[in-house]
Amino acid sequence: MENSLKFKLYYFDTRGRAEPIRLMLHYCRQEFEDVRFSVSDWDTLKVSMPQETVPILEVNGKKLPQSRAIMRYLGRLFDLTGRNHLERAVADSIVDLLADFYTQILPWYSIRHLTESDPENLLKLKNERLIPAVESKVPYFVDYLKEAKSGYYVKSGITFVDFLCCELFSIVQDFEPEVLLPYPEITDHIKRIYSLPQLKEYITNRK
Ligand SMILES: N[C@@H](CCC(=O)N[C@@H](CS)C(=O)NCC(=O)O)C(=O)O
Repeated sequence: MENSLKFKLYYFDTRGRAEPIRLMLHYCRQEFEDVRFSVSDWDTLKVSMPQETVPILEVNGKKLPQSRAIMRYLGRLFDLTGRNHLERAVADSIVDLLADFYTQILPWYSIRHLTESDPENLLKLKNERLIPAVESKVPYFVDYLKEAKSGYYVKSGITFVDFLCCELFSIVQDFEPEVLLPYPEITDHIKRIYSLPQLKEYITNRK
C-alpha cells in the first residue's frame, strides 16, 4: 500500500453520501480530516470542487469526486474489493443494484429527510416508490447475503460494498422500520457492520 496518504473528506454536516466513506476510513483505522460545512457555505465552496459536487475525498492534495468511485478506490487501497476478478464483478453488480434501488426511492427520500413535509404526499411516495422498490430489489440483496454465507455480501468477507449497502438500508430502517422487517438478513447485516470493533467508537458518538 502507498505510505503516508493524507485524507481529507469534504461534505455537508450530515451522513448522506459521505457516510460509507467515513465508515470505511474508520474501519481501516485511517486518520482523516472530516471537513463538514453548512448548506449556506456550499455556494462559495462549490467552484473549488471537481464536478462541483460532494463528497470529495482529497488524497495528498488531489481531490476525487463521486462517492462510489471513492469507495472503490479505498477498496483497492485496503484490499476490500473481493478476492478475485469474478468476485469483484459480483461486488460491482451489487453496487449497481444499490444505485438502481436508490434511484427508485429518491422521490420518497428527498422529501422524507426534510423536517417539514406534507404527510399525504409522503404516504403516497412511500406507497408508490419506497415499498415497490423494497419489494422488487431487496430480495436480490438477501440472495447475495445467503449465497455468500460469510455474513457479508460476497463469499470472501467484508468489502466496500458492505458499507454502502448498510448505510443506505439503515436510512430506510431509521425512517420506516416496518418496511425491512420481512428481511432480517438485511437488518442483521446492518447490526453486524455497526458492531464491528473498528467502528464502535465512531458509531457510538456520531450524530
Ligand atoms: N454521483 C455523485 C452525486 C453527488 C451529489 O449529487 N452530491 C450532492 C450532495 S448528496 C451535491 O453535491 N449537491 C450539491 C449540488 O449539486 O450543488 C456521487 O455519488 O458522489
